[in-house]
This record gives sequence, structure tokens and C-alpha cells, in this order.
Amino acid sequence: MNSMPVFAVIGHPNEGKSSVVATLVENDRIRISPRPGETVQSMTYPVSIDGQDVIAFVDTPGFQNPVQTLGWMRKFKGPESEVIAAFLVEFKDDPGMAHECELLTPVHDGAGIIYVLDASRPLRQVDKAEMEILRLTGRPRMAILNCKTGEEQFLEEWKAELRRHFNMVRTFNALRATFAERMRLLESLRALEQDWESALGQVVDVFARDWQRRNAECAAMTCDFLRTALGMAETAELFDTARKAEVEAMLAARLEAGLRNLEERLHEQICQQFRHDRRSFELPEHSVLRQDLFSRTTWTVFGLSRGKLVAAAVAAGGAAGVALDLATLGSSLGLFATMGGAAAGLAALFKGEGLVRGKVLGLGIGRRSVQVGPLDTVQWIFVLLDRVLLHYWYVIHWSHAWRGGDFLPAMVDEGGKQGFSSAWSREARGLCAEYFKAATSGDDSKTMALELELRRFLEEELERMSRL
Ligand SMILES: Nc1nc2c(ncn2[C@@H]2O[C@H](COP(=O)(O)OP(=O)(O)OP(=O)(O)O)[C@@H](O)[C@H]2O)c(=O)[nH]1
Ligand SMILES: [Mg+2]
Repeated sequence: MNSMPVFAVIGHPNEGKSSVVATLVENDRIRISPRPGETVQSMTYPVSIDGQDVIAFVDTPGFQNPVQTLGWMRKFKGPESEVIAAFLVEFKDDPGMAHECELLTPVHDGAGIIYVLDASRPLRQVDKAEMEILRLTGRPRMAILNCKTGEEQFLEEWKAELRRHFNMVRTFNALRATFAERMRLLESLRALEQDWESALGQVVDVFARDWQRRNAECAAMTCDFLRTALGMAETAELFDTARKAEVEAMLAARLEAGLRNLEERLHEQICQQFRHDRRSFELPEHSVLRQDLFSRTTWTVFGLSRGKLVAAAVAAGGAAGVALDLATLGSSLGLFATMGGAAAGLAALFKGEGLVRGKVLGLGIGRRSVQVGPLDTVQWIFVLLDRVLLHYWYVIHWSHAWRGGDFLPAMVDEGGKQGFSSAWSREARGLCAEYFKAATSGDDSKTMALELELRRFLEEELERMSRL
């Protein structure tokens, strides 16, 4: 028995074997295709955590000739424990049995079996032959049912048949599986084979710890992002006071671009944490996250309602700061509402209301400069956080088995003012508002002190979202 648990993922062509492997090992480069016969060779994919391989899954080609294979095995005269070895010797050069040899080799080498099947179609004779072959291997085996089309009318018939041949039967959808479902699948593998029980127990622990570490990294990166974004300002010398508005607009545009870049970089880092390539990661077509950070829709959907925003600002304390916040608090919605379809960039906005402010500063005798930023409406922190969290939500629900087409990752309700921050406790919203005040006013020691609390809060929030 191998010390590292290895599972061969086996089944009929095109039933989703490679998709299951891609999801379990978080590899979006594994070849998956609607064309049957895509995988022609077995390929082992170890899962490595902290540089150590802890478990491996083998992607295998689909059965080619299960009925003949079973026929040969039934006629085999030697002991049952030798039937696979004998089959591999007998057919090693037979192209008609190439797939069977490929898929049975890892099993012969000691792998456990995960049998994948699409239970949205009726059971056939070849399926029974495949199941019987796998039973004859004598290896620990689990069947996972994947209803590709969502059709469940054959499910019971499948389950009844599967129970006769497999130690365990579970449903698992490679394209929809959440982190919690993946963990449950690993948990159930534990019960499959006593010799692997403790190794698989460790794998489950290591997976859970690794996920926690990713969440902690995301929380820390989000805090870095917020601190930088909230402290950002653009300044230019003002030679001609008549051109003040023009210079302000130019600075605002620069600030806007800087914020967009910063946010994009954070989104990229979050993708990386979950082993996704940002370039292949696509948001659902109608997601509000596709809207620009400065669009009216973004400010309508994300952030807090006026009432909650006032309460958060009050909870943040500090009379003068709060008064300033209150003056501009509710402005965003009203402001955007009057803007109609106009391009709602900061440059167009800041003149009317205080999303950011242009300030004229003295620069010594006879010289003046204009500064735009930092952001001065407390709503910003809630909008920025809601966008980060929604992005995170999509990333963790983005299956590594997804290869374009018409399938979308799990949806979160993106209704009006139903961003994540709306559901937070009063204390949490107060903490964010307080952090906003400290970070935008350049109070570094207060920012750092509050950041510890904010990071812890975000870590818990990400952990909670992972388990939904
Ligand atoms: N709708 C839906 N499609 C799925 C699901 N799982 C896999 N597919 C699709 O089914 C097709 C076959 O998936 P693969 O993972 O390549 O199947 P396979 O069993 O490895 O196929 P071969 O290597 O050809 O034997 C691909 O187009 C997948 O996107 C699922 O749960 N739902
Ligand atoms: Mg395949």
C-alpha cells in the first residue's frame, strides 16, 4: 500500500473524469472537452501543500471495450487477485485495449478508485460491465454521480446498481463543487480504506489549514489595498489659477486610474491565491462587478444605505470628522441620480460632490498647488470592500474544471444594496468607518492599530463565505 493516498478517476468516456480531477487538484490546465476520447493517457496529478505532495489523483482515459474486457476476465483461470496483472500482460500491445491498460495500470499499482458517471442518462449494459471490472480489481472504490444536465429521473436506478459494486456512492458536481463539498468528498474517502484513514485525515487537515492561510492572505492583501487606496492623492503645481478646474480634472482622472489599477492588482492576487489564472477567469456576463468602479450602478448596488452609513460614521466617533462625513454621506446616490447617462468618472464627479475633493494648497511664496484626494466619503470603504468580497466569492466558486461555454459559476444575489457590508454588524461597520477616517487623514499609528482588528474581521468573513 502506498503511503501517499492515490486515487484513479475512472469511467466511461466524456462523463467528467478530467473535470473531477481538475476541481480536486485545482488545475485549470487539464484537458477537458465535449468531445469523447479527449484523455488518452493516464496522468498523475499530485496535490502539493508547502512543497509536500499529500495526495494524488490520476486522470485516466474512458473505457474503450468494457464488455470484451469483462469477458476475458471472467474466463481467467488464475486467482482473482491476479486478474488485473494478467490482463495488463496479455493486452499490453493491443491498441483495442490501450485505454483499458492505461486506466487499470494505476489501479494495479495500488490506487483507490473514484468511478465517475453521468447519472442524467439511463443505465446501460456497458456501465454494468465497467462496474463489474472495477469490483474485480478488489481495490477500495467510490462512485461519484454527476448529473451533467441536471436530469435526475435515473438517479435512483443508478444508486441501486452502484451500491452493489461500490463501497460508497456520493453525488458531486465538478463544475459546482464548493470548498465545503470538496472537503466532504475527501472526508468520505477516509472511510474507504482503513490503511489510508490517518493519511487522509491529515490531508483533510492540511487542506483546511491551507484554505485558512489563503483567506488570511486575502484579508491581509485587502488591508494593504485599502490603506494604499485611502491614502492616495494626486498633486500638481498650479501656475495659472484660471486653469484650476482643468488641473483638478486631470488629477482626478489620474487618481481614478490609480485606484482602478490598484483594485485590479488585488483581484489578480486573489485569483493567484486560489490557483486561478486571472486571464482565464471570467466574471458572469451580468455581474455588477463588470461595471466600472466609478459607475453609478456600482455606487447604487454596493456600500451601505444612507441610514446605515450615518450610523457607521457616528459609531466611528470624532465630532468634526463625522460632521464632515455626514455632509457628504448620502450624496453619492443623489449625485449619481442627477448625472444621467453621462460618463461617471471621478473627473466629472468631484466638482459636484465630495467623492474626492480638489484642494488648493500653498507651496511657499507665490506658488500654489492643487491636490485631489484622498477619498473623502466614508461610503468608499464599503464600496471597495463589497467589490473585493464579491470578487472573492466568484473566485472561490470558479471551478477549475470550467473551460468556457455557457456555464457560469455559482451566483450570488447581487440585488440593490445587498453587498456583503450591508449584512455586517454595527460594530463591524463602525470599525470600517473608523479605519476609513484614520487612513484618509494620514493617522498612521491609528490606522495600523485598527488594521489588526479589520484584518481579523475580514479573515472571519472570508472563512464564513467559504462555508456558505
Ligand atoms: N453541464 C455539465 N457539464 C459537465 C460536467 N462535468 C463535465 N462536463 C462537461 O462534459 C464534457 C466532458 O468532460 P471531461 O471532464 O473532459 O470528461 P472525461 O470523462 O474526462 O472525458 P474523456 O477524457 O473524453 O473520457 C466537457 O465538455 C465538460 O465541460 C457537469 O457537471 N455539468
Ligand atoms: Mg478526460
